[in-house]
Amino acid sequence: MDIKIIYFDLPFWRAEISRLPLFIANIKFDDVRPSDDDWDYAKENGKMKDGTIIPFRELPVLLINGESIAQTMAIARICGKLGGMYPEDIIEAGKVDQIVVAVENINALLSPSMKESDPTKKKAMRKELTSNELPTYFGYLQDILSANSSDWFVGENMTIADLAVWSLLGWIASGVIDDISAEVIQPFEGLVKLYNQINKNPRVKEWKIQTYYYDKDQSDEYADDIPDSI
Ligand SMILES: N[C@@H](CCC(=O)N[C@@H](CS)C(=O)NCC(=O)O)C(=O)O
Repeated sequence: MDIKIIYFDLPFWRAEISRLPLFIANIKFDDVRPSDDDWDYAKENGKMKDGTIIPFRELPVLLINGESIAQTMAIARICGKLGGMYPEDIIEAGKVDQIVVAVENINALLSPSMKESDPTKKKAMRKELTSNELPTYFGYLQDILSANSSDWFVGENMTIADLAVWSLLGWIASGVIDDISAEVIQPFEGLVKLYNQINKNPRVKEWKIQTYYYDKDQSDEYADDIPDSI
């Protein structure tokens, strides 16, 4: 199978939930990280310079056996299935999907403050996020996690649901979002435990060494600051 995952040179959850299942399962794929110039071209033309279609002019995009697939969830399902990190059972699969979509919702909660240019308004939005919105969502996630009998969100093994939450928490804990830090995660012991446990996975560690720390002085805005434990 010929597989390319196209995403920016960042360890953002939208890409990590698809890159990691392939890497963990030793499935070869092309980890394409377009330059700004390449991305400007794709945004304007709806395709990369090599002709790869970018259907919604957003990333990630998966190119699999010559077919372009867009949208984080669609790509993650395929890569999760290939890597054995997405359940066959439809109910279990739905339980995985609800977590990934919750991560998407948390991402959407954070987005407006990213776009806010007035520093006072931005600070107020971040205060609301840390005191209300994020703890509320983290509480829901933790309740689901602790209702399962294993260390994972669904079933007995790590799935893309765990990876999505892990990657989102790493982004928040990196401190790259001004006025939001790991402190907002700390009260949620179950989520902290999940985060720390995934960081101890030998293949995850290997992936981080290969992709998080290799370009310290270049484009990467936050990878170096993602903590190994909270
Ligand atoms: N609905 C899309 C959203 C993807 C998205 O928001 N991608 C952002 C990066 S995280 C993007 O491509 N931004 C660059 C741009 O729009 O120019 C998905 O689920 O994948």
